[in-house]
Amino acid sequence: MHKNSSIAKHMIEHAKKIALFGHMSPDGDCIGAMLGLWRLLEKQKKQVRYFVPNKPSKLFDFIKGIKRLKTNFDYKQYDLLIFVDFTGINRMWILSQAKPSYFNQKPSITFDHHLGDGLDHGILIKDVKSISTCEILFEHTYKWRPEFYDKEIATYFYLGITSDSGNFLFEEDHIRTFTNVLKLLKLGADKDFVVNNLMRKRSLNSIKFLQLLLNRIKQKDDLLYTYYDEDELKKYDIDQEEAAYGLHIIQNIDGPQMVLLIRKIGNIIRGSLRAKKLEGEMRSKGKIDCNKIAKALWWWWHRLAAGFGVPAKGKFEQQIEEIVKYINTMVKTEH
Ligand SMILES: [Mn+2]
Repeated sequence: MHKNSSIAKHMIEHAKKIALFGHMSPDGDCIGAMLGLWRLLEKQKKQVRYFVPNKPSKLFDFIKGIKRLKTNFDYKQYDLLIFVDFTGINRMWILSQAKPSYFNQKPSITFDHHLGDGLDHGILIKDVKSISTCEILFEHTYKWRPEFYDKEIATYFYLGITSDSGNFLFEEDHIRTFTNVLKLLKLGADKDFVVNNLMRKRSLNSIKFLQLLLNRIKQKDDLLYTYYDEDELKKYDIDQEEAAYGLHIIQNIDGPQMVLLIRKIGNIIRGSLRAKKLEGEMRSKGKIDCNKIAKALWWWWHRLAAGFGVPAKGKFEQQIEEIVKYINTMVKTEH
């Protein structure tokens, strides 16, 4: 067993009170990881509390146990802190800004699959080749304690893998992902429940909002993009995660190699960038590195998917054009 894995197992089994943390705007992978761990730890009679910086999207209301995730951290005495699906405290800044010193003093374990450096303390179980944190958690915890596994835990981890792989559209290591998923299904993971609730079901309002985003689509060089202003969400009574459905849809449009969803949230312009996997000849020329682009623009993550934020200034539409131009220039100079 990997050294960090046995250390993590030891730390978890010896802790009585554990605080679990997810990232800003928790997604299916983050939520699945937290709640899967919840069931596993509960079976080991641990006292566990769950914290996320902001409320999960309504999209996840169907998940049993979602109400356990609290947004106000209590700063109580915990033996162990566990972070899932993020590395670096900045992705949960709303929680940490109050007392960052608290987090630096506690024993901690991080399970993650994002690019970037970890906390300067604690145990890091990170695998950037994995499609999802739930996959990493499954691989480790199933080796540690297979006897605790049940249908519910398997469904939580299946949900995370489904979510981050876009229902198996984006995974790269097919053998690994499908091997894990097959094990989860054999353990009782409810695929129909996840597919129906997470992948298929949409509110009429979110489809109407999609219409708005589609009406605004523009293409510049290899980049297809659309945008919205936060205020527009209120009219449709949907949240940012529901609005992100537009990104999934425009990703399927044939032609451009990158898609971008831009939104103005308060004083920040945020962007979600996705690059297509290139095939054949295009592939040999190298891939577009979203992470590099997002880093230059201020942020994170995977090679084919990334997010960024820049301070808003001037006219929204004009700033969008500048960002698009900037990204296109970066891609051109890379190849
Ligand atoms: Mn993830």
